[in-house]
Amino acid sequence: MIFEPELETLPREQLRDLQADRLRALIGYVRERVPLYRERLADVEAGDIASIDDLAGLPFTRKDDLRDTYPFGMLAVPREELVRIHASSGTTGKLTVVGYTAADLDLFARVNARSLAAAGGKPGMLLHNAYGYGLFTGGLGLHYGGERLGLAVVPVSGGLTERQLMLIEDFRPDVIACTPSYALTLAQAFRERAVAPDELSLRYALLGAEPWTEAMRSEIDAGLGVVSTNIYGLSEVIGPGVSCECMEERAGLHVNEDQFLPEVVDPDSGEPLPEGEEGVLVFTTLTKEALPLVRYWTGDIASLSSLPCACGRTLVRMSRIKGRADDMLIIRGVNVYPTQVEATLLELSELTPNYRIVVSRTGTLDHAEVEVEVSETFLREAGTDSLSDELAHVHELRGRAENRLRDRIGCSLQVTFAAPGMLPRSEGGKLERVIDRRAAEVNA
Ligand code: DLL
Repeated sequence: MIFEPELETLPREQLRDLQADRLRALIGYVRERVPLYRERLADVEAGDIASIDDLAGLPFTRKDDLRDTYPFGMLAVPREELVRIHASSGTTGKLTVVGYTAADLDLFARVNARSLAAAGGKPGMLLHNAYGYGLFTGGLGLHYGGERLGLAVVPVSGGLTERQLMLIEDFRPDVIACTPSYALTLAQAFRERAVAPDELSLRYALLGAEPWTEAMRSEIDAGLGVVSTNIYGLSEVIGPGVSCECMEERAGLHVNEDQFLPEVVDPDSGEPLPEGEEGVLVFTTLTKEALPLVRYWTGDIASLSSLPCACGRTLVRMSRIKGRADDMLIIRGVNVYPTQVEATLLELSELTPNYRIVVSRTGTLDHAEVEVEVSETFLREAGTDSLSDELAHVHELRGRAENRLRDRIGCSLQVTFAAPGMLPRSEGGKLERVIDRRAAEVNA
């Protein structure tokens, strides 16, 4: 089902015209209302924008701009006009603060209703919403999106896994929304309690807020008995609902580009890249009132495709996020994203999606170790609980995993095994996959 067909299936030529009109209005709006843009866009007149291609000449907005004007310096409306504030915690401590007017919240609900509809949701269904409620945008974003589409929302939030299992069994929801790592935690918890996927009422899952892979999708779909789709977003742009896959193809996420204009640019030069090429995603918010952003540098790596889609939406699709430019590890000169490690590990049936990467540095050399849990079947068939490398089958599996990683990624990563249940699980939110000991070692 398509929630707003008049916009989601607009012929692309018309969409471009709409975007150009909105972009012109945006430039006038931010120049008038936001000191930072008044200064940066001093020589750009709204009338200079003939089409969205003219965006390419404008400067980027970065997370630091929001931090430097913390908390409210980039708002385009008086604080009194805000009706909601969210914030996301970055890696460096200070929060990134985002504000919404009533019209922004309406848009937030609409794009999440679009996403839920694309993912299989229909009016009358029950949504188990296990994204965190609070400053994080996930909980309230999907909450109001669900209500807008006409679903009954169970606002369970993240965590308290036992209670989540009980509510899923008792309330019998059709749809679940949570991070992919938490979906896996729930699937594993049901398996431990011998609840089979086909006994669960769940049919659809709307998963995002962190990078994940197709291999992880297969595990979750099988483990919960769902069709899962990928939803993307970031607080600065609005929260969840910037883009979402459709269940018809589940191949790329339709960007709500009538509202959030996407570009992909070269990570080093900032030059726009042609369709299909991978680079940094940049968004311009076209209609937001409280925190309009021109060319916001997300740091997320993806590509765009405007090929037609079976669902009928004309909205451009972005690829799965490969990772954040800041999460990219450079191991002996080779660029490595955690998602590449995940996809490779899951090619081996003896291994599970419970893994983490520990990076350290000796001198100037980065060293990465992949810790991964083996499957219960592997342990059972081995007939021992030991994961000692002296055991032939453990030694053989390690060799196979390390070779596979070297073939796929192009550099050597050391693999160590953990028994099922030994590595940290998502307890409701985003799961930290990379433990970076480098900074600590430099400071030590
Ligand atoms: O994570 C918003 C959200 C909530 C998205 C619920 C989807 C579902 P932030 O906390 O500001 O907002 O984090 C944004 O998370 O720049 C990406 O690096 C990452 N991210 C979000 N969705 C995906 C996804 C929310 N589907 C940052 N795949 C973004 C990969 C994602 N990474």
